Amino acid sequence: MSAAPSSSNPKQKQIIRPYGDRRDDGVVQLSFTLPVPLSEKAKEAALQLTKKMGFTDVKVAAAERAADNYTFFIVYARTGLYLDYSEIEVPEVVVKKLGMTELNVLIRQKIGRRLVVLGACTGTDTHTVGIDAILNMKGFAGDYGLERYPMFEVYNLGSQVPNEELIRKAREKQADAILVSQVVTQRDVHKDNSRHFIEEAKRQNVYGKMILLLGGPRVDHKLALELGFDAGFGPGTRPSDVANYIAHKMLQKMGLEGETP
Ligand code: B12
Repeated sequence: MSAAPSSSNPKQKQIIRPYGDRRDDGVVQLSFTLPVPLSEKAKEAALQLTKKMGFTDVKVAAAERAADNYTFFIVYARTGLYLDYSEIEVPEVVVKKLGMTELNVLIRQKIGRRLVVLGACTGTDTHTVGIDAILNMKGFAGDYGLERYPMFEVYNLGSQVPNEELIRKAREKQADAILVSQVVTQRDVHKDNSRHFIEEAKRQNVYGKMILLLGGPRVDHKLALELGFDAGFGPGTRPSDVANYIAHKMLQKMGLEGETP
């Protein structure tokens, strides 16, 4: 951590605005659906609503029937708002990245055994593609999944796994890490289910002992930390990010490596 900036060296402001046609013009593209059939009246409603949101120079670029009595709009509009980017602070998972071979060597040499990982899509959620992308042999976007790593022992329990069962199985297998996937976010069900998972992890006495990871399309590191997980992984996560995070976190827990955020 570097020292706080002195008054002779104030933090440099970095003012940013949306960029549409040219830099700093404040032009944004919005999309939304209104519960009315497609018509000129519907387009005018979309325009007026966008103005009510505080935007100016509003243009309805596209309007399409989404379903019976529903219209989907794409609107261009201008905002006068801006912010100072230098003021933004957000926790990020910083992953020390080693290739698959080097990471396996590191685990073998420093930990001396395979790392046991259990993962599932929990609660009522049936979306397994995300957790499969991380765990399955084939992996995601040309990046091999954890099953392909000789130094990981992987159990993928699939979909709709109750939190109690996932944690119980993790205890049985003496897991080092539990991976929870949450894709459905309607009515914040992913947050409710994640909170329940953490309560259950505490009840079954694995909280703080096993590495707990949360992932999904509406998950980020900040949310995962707030919910009580060690880290959160969102869209575009590669299996190697997760493999590296787990291995380095293990080394850190064993006092063999410095703190990872
Ligand atoms: C495929 C799909 C399905 C398939 C799922 C098949 C399967 N075996 O998974 C089927 C047809 C079964 C399905 C069903 C439903 N679906 Co669906 N589905 C999708 C779809 C099209 C793609 C999802 C996907 O596979 N993404 C690809 C993966 C790779 O991305 P990902 O999940 O984000 O995973 C990445 C990261 O997030 C991360 N990650 C994910 N999990 C984890 C976990 C850990 C630990 C880590 C480290 C990382 C990590 O790593 C992955 C790789 O980078 C999306 C729409 C879309 N285009 O996204 C809708 C979508 C997710 N479904 C939706 C809905 C509503 C449903 C249903 C409720 C529909 C219904 N009314 O029946 C049901 C769900 C029933 C239930 N109980 O869950 C909504 C969810 C809306 C919301 N806000 O919650 C979406 C967004 C569609 C929409 N726009 O309405 N669905």
